[in-house]
Amino acid sequence: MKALVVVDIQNDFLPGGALAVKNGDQIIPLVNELMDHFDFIVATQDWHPADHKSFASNHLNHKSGDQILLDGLEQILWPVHCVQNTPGADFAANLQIDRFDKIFQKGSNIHIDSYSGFFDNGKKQDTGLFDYLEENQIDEVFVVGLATDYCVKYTAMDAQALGLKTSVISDATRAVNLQEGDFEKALEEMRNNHINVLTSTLILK
Ligand code: VGL
Ligand code: ZN
Repeated sequence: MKALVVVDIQNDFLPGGALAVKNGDQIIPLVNELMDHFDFIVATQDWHPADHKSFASNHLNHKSGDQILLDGLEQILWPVHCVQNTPGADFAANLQIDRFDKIFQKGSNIHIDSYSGFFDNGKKQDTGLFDYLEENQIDEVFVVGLATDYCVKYTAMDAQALGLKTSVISDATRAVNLQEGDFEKALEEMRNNHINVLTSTLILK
């Protein structure tokens, strides 16, 4: 059975948010429409404590965009975003969240970031998403949401590595694009990892 995996469509990733993804809001009507085509829908939610070490402001002499080593892992430092129980961490107001079967939160351990909906970046802890998909006989996932070059990519890569048939619906994602071309680069990386990159027309037809 197939599932739609809706990644991090939260206020802080929308225009005007703390870590705004350009045109991130444009995917929301499409994601709502795509939900009509899936019997099973799960969502991820970036969910950081205020003292999370992925925030530049929690380091001396660092700014957003800097790259550091955090517990031995490469870490890009971000603006404060998706702080637990703040409006920035809420799902987008026009996203049909009542249709989610289950929500998986990630990024709660201050010492490690968590781009993937399955594991933290060190693959030390899992969120329970894979077990939940298995319990529900899901063997194929379609990933949408924000952002293409971080959480969507890492979620799709882990899904594929875990043996799920994995597709990314590219027009239902938008990228942070810290570097120009990061959107295309992420899609290419996913294709090279046997992830099917398709557009929504194939699902909506
Ligand atoms: C994300 C950077 C930091 C994402 C989350 O959802 O892609 N990116 N936290
Ligand atoms: Zn985050």
